Amino acid sequence: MIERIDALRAEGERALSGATTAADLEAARVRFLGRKSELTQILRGLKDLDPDARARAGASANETRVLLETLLAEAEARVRAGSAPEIARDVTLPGRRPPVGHRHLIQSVILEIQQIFHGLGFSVAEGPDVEDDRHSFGALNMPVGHPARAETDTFYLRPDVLLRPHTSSVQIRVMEATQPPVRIICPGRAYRNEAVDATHFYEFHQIEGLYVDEDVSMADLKGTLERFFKELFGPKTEIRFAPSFYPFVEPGAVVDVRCFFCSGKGCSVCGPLSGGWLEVLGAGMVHPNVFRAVGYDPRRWTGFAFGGGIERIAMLRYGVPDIRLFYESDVRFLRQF
Ligand code: FA5
Repeated sequence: MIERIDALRAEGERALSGATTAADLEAARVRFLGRKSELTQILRGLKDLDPDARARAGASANETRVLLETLLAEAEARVRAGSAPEIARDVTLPGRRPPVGHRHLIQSVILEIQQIFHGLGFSVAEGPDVEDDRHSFGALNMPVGHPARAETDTFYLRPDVLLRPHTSSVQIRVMEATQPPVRIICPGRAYRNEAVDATHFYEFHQIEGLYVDEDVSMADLKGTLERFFKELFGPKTEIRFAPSFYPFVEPGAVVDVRCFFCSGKGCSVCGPLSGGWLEVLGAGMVHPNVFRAVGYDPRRWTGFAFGGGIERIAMLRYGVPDIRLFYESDVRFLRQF
């Protein structure tokens, strides 16, 4: 019987490894492993043998069955792989395009702004989002206890460590690290504990500008910003300067852009009481105390600075009626830009 089992094993191995089609395989399976196959009959008849012969024949027959089952599985996989390409590789089918993301609108607007200021001779500076008291307030002429600190409801991480409430901190970092003349812009995030509405969010982007040289005047500031807004929004853009107070500039101003949504009637974007103007920027001539704080001689150096909200600029540029849309990550909104 052992010889017969050996012979079946050799025949089965040959048949299975030589099979090239599903039909060959099925025939080999039925012949060597099927319910009526000789091997199955031998296995069934083991119980009638005497114990000694049963042990030897049983071991050999079971080994053969396991081997042939393994070969069958391998042969099935081989035949499947061999026949699959005809079905799967239809070169005439159009390819499946993987989804591709793109720049967020805020980043595109930042790049656009950078390009305009690059043309005006400004380079880009960066500073940390997590700041200390000196760079956010102290060196900006807001010593401890100054009432202007309360105007921005700041997120504190520790008493001296905070999320910067404006990008003006980068002015200080740049002036500490370089000597005049300075001509930089700094785009970046700012954080304030704000009541959220159509134009206010607790996390937003600002673009800071700083120009320090001899004989810089308010006329340079106005000319630069007018040029910037006309480049960004088109030559018909209307802007206005209104006096305002920021401790780090003197004189200070807010810059408003005529609201594109309501053309001056007042709406949810510019506010019903705004008269149709949307505040986008704070600006002014750098305060002598700021120069002193960074070791610049205020008798020699003069400069202007400005800080604007990028979301508000993007809202006007692209007709976005609510700042919250930028942060909801809804691709139906984002993929429009
Ligand atoms: C400042 O942050 C000053 N650092 C700007 C400045 C720089 C003035 C240099 C003078 C010289 P203000 O708090 O007004 O100023 O904010 C500036 C701009 O940031 C606003 O005009 C507005 O466009 C934007 N902004 C302020 N708060 C928010 C907010 N919660 N959500 C969206 N944009 C905001």
